[in-house]
Amino acid sequence: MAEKISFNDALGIFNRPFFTLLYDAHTIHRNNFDEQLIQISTLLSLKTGGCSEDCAYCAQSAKNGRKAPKQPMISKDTVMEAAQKAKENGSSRFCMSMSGRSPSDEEFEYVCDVIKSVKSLGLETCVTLGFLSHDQVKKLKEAGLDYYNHNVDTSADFYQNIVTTRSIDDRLNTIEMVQNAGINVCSGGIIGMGETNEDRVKMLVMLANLPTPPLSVPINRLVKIPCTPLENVPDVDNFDFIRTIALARILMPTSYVRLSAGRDSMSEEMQALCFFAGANSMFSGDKLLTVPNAPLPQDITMMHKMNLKEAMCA
Ligand code: DTB
Repeated sequence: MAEKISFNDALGIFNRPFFTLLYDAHTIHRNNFDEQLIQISTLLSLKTGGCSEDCAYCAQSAKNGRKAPKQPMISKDTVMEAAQKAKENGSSRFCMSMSGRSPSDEEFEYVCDVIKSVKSLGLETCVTLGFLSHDQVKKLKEAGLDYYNHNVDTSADFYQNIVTTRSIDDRLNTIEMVQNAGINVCSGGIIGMGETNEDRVKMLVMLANLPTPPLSVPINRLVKIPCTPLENVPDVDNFDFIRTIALARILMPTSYVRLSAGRDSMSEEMQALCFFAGANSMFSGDKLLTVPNAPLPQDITMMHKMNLKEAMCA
């Protein structure tokens, strides 16, 4: 893997003249990927809301003022139907989320069973379940899980402004445990929570300097959820967002950089610049977890205009 990168070097890359940065990022992108291929994932919330964590960005925290859209665990039939539809619509990966700090034994058994069934459809699987025990990590591997999503969200310095119910080290420990078990990690963050460009650079340096950088790096643009502490935070500048994508591509040349939440409020041209800067993955489907995603017909049209094609599973 690449050598460790210092914060100062990474900040220097982030601040390169915009077109130089884009050119450099795109060159690295083309050296490592077919730049016409986009990996597509579909997201499904298995259990929604009522979460004991206090993430300031999240619709699902019971601690945020909002009456979270609470939804108990959905049935396996409903999951399988959604997975089948995702596959038909071109997704290669099906990502499932469960609200909460960590899964109960019963919830965990259910998720393992669902992972096996979704895999049998020929889809890759990803789950995000919060903190895990060693035993649970082992069982996820046995169930055939491909990816575990566990975002670092932001820089270590800014972390406590966003979440106080856990530390970034807790997150890094889970990531290490998951990687040691041979499961790929999906870990990225959210841009536009009031953090500085330096925080964005620090977050990416932290991910790039992990013993194994995450194979999947979601970069979300904050979706401002009413009644959360971040509902009125100023918008992130589009150029700074694109620079963040470009830096992710340069620091993690062989990872999939996912243009994640917030895409539905981005123009096609903005998304085009993100893809040019090195994003090569996105979520497809009408909904993310609680908020709308860019509609599928619109995505199909957009991809067609840019001659982009969906990447198939290996
Ligand atoms: C990630 O980085 N983004 C996804 C996924 N990982 C789990 C979640 C996006 C959620 C957007 C807000 C919502 O739907 O509530």
